Amino acid sequence: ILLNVGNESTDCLEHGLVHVKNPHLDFMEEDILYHFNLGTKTHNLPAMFGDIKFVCVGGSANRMKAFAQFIFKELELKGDCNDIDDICAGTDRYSMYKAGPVLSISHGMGVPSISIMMHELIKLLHHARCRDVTLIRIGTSGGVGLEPGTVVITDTAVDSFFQPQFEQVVLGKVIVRSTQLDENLAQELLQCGKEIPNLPTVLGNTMCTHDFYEGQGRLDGALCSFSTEDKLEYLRKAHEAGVRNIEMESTVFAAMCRVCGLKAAVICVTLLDRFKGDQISTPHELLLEYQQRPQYLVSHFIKKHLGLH
Ligand code: R2B
Ligand code: URA
Repeated sequence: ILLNVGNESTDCLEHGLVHVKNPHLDFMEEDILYHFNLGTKTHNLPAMFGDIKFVCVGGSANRMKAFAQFIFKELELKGDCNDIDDICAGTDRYSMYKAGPVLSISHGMGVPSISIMMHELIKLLHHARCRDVTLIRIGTSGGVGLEPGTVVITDTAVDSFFQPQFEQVVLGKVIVRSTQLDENLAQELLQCGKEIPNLPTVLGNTMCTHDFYEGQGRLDGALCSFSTEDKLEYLRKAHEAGVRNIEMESTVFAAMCRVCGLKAAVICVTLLDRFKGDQISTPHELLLEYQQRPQYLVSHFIKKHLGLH
C-alpha cells in the first residue's frame, strides 16, 4: 500500500518557527532526546539553542568538530575555538558543537542514522523556539561524470529509481514524501561557489542509496551480481536523469526538512568519478582538502547572511 503524503502542510514557513508534525508531543510532560543525551527537563533548550540560525550536518564526528572550529574563527567569535565542547559528550552516537548562531552535528552514515538524528534535531529546534533556521548537509559523494573535487549543490534529491521521493515504512505501510529542496537557497549557494576561486561548483540531482557498494553499482564489494556493462548502463541512466553525485542521506534529510518547514540544502564534494572507477584511491591529503570545500562554501554563505563580508 502506498500512501502519498506529498502535500503535508508546510504553512509554518511564514512564521519562521520549526514545526513538529506530531500531536502526541503536546501531551508529553518531558521529551528526552535520547541520542543527544539532552532533554526538556534536564536542559534549558531555549537558553542553550534559541539563537541558532544555521545547522550544518555531516557524517563524521571529527569533520563536524573541525567545521565548528573553522566557522568559529571565520565568524571571529570571542574566545578560543579549541574550547568548543561536544554538547553530546554524554553519548557517542552523535557529536554536536555550537559556534555562535551555527550548530554543527554529525549524523553517521546512511538513512537510518541521519533520520534518528533529524527527529531529535527538529524537536530540539522546536523546543528551543528557534526561528528562521537553515539546515545544510555538507558531505562527500561519488561523482557521476564530474572531475573529482567538484562540489555538487543538490537541485533534487532522488532515490535509486531517480524519483524525487523518500519512502518510509510506517505501521507496515509505505508513506511517500517529497524530497524537494529550497530552490532559492540552492541558487544562492551556487552563486557563493562561483564567488570563491578554485571551487568548482555545479547544480545537479543527488541520488541517495541505502548502500555504498551494490546499492551504488560498485563492482568492488564483498557481493556483486552484475557486470561492468550493467554498472555503466545504470550510471548512464542516472546521468540522463540529471544525477551528478551519489551519497546516502539526502532524500530523508530533504523530506524531513520539507515537512517541518525548514529551509534545507545539500552540498557534497565528489571524491571520484564513478564512470572511471569504484575505489577511492585519491591520496589522503587531497581527500582532506576536498572535504573542506563544502565547508568553505557554507562559511561564505553564512558570513554573507550575517553581513560579515
Ligand atoms: C557519503 O559518504 C558516506 C559513505 O562513504 C555516506 O555517509 C555518504 O553519504
Ligand atoms: N560517499 C558515497 O556514498 N559514495 C561515494 O562514492 C563516495 C562517498
